[in-house]
Amino acid sequence: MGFTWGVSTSAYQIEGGVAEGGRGLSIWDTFTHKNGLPTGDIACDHYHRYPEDVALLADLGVSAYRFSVAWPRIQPDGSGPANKDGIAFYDRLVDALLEKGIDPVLTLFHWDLPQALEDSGGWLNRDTAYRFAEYSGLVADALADRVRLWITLNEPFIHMTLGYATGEHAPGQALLFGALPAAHHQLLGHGLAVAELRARGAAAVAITNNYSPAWPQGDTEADQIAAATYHALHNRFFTDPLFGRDYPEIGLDPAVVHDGDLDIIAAPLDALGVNYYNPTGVRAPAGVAPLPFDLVPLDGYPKTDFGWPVIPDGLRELLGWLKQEYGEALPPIHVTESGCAYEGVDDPQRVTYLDGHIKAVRAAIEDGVDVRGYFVWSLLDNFEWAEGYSKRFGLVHVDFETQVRTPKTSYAWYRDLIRASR
Ligand code: IFM
Repeated sequence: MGFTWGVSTSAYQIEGGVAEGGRGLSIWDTFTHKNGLPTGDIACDHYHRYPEDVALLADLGVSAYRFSVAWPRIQPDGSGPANKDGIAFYDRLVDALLEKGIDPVLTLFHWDLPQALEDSGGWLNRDTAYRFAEYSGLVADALADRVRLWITLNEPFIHMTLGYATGEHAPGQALLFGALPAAHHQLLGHGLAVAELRARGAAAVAITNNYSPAWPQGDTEADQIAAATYHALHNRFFTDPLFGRDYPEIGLDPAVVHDGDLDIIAAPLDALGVNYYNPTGVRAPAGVAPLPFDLVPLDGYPKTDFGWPVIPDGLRELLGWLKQEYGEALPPIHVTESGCAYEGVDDPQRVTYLDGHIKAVRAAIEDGVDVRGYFVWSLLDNFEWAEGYSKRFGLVHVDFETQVRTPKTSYAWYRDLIRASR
């Protein structure tokens, strides 16, 4: 099989239709409405316009499309039998993709936890891992015959950090290192879900992590230690246990990890999803500080509209680190998100960004890393979480007043690249 060219989206960021088809409330509905923030109530209205979006995917020529299922569409209250209307939506989407020869790549959890589960503690509650496994089985009952790659979780580090440690994302808890149980319970849910997916004959199973090389910004030993600590938290904490190791020691209460949990989490995988945006600059904190590191800007690089530095070499470094660190245990990699926020339908900066990152993937492959796919984040401009609609990541511009979709310069560029590589 050749290299997979794809694009990625997620349910709450594009679907809208939040009160349709029997969907229950998610933590993002509650968080945005409660705080008077922009919401995903309508987003890209993909729930109604998915045929148009599938046509855009087909014209783009991607061989795979990564989307996520909204858990509250399947289990409006977070447990119990599958909601038929919820399943029917994804059933139609999957069939529409297959009709165009596009492989469905399905993420089961991209941060839209049913509110009912948050009311019982969310990912801080161990039971949520079991609820996630149950939900995964329901989705697989319906779609295992047609989905090519199953991704259990999207970026558990980001969900734990912004959702439970700093409170910038739903569910809005600011527990700092007290958030670590939310990491373990997500990973436990991942491992339990792998078993449910395997039992239903899933074609291939993966998890997607967000990775960021930690670059010390300072010459002192304390800066090196701070960077190593950040690396352990951001990168190793979510990868070591997948490949048979214990967690790095960064403050997780051992009582949270029950006997047998690490074996469940280390269930063999067919692929590892890697989301990369940029490295992180790290320094030792000055004086008494709540965290053992300070995150500092990386200067001297071009920046996206998000202020994120554009550093394609960081992706090559990261892929090389994964291979070197995990060796034979590492399954084939798919870069499941890579992209940037820029304004405008004519977006030469996005072309430069993607070109640089795709070259970095090629270089990593030449270095010997087994990378099988590259997915651009994102197909459409969409709801960018705490940033609302102000950051545009799409290959396709969306006018959020009219829902008119306009392919950007980068869409044509990616289409041509895919064609040329066939
Ligand atoms: O939009 C997000 C996505 O939901 C997860 N990965 C990073 C993207 C850009 O911030």
